Amino acid sequence: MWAAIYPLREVPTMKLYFAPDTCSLSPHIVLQELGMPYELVRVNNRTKRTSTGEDFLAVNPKGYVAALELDTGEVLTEGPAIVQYLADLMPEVGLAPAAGTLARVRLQEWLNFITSEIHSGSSPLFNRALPEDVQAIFRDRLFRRLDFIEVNLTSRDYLVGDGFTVADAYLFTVLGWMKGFSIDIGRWPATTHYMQRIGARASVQAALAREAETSPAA
Ligand SMILES: N[C@@H](CCC(=O)N[C@@H](CS)C(=O)NCC(=O)O)C(=O)O
Repeated sequence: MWAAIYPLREVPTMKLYFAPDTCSLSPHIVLQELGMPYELVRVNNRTKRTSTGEDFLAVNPKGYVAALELDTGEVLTEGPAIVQYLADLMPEVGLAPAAGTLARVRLQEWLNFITSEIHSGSSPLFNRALPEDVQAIFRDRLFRRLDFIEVNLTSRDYLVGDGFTVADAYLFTVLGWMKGFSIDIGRWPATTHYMQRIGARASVQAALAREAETSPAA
């Protein structure tokens, strides 16, 4: 009777638009951490079409992953917003401190740092058209940001509090790109251990495996 009056919150089935080796891995790890059902749709970032033949620009006019379609049909974009939305669906899992607390603002401080200083900060290194001396300027700047991360990870296992949060899912994702820029993360020992520790999580392994088995988009 009580269930009829107060039904348990229904777990929505969401659709995550992703591309392999990109920032969409971060919300994907979070979905795995939460143990929620979800559908994965692979996006071809070159053609802007999905593996199901959809025009991705109709889903996210900004044309980039990640995008999360809710069961209402609404689409959420911007990684830091998506992961916080997901964490708040199941606060008991503890992937983000409660909204309105200083700890939550600390989490947002990290998410903003990762998105602007590491994610966007490393974008020029993807640009093969940039001359080496210009790339060196961006690389140097990025190294100073990585030094800052190293100092923080020397005294703690996770970015915020005592446990894994959505900030760790995002940092793990963007630091995973460094090898592709010929940046040896071994130069930062605490960060190297952190990457090994986070990379060994079941959620990370499961997200990577699911992405690998998804067929390429057209
Ligand atoms: N501000 C966005 C940036 C997302 C982004 O950079 N996505 C990349 C992959 S990591 C992408 O899909 N790029 C394709 C494009 O811009 O055409 C966020 O934080 O979610």
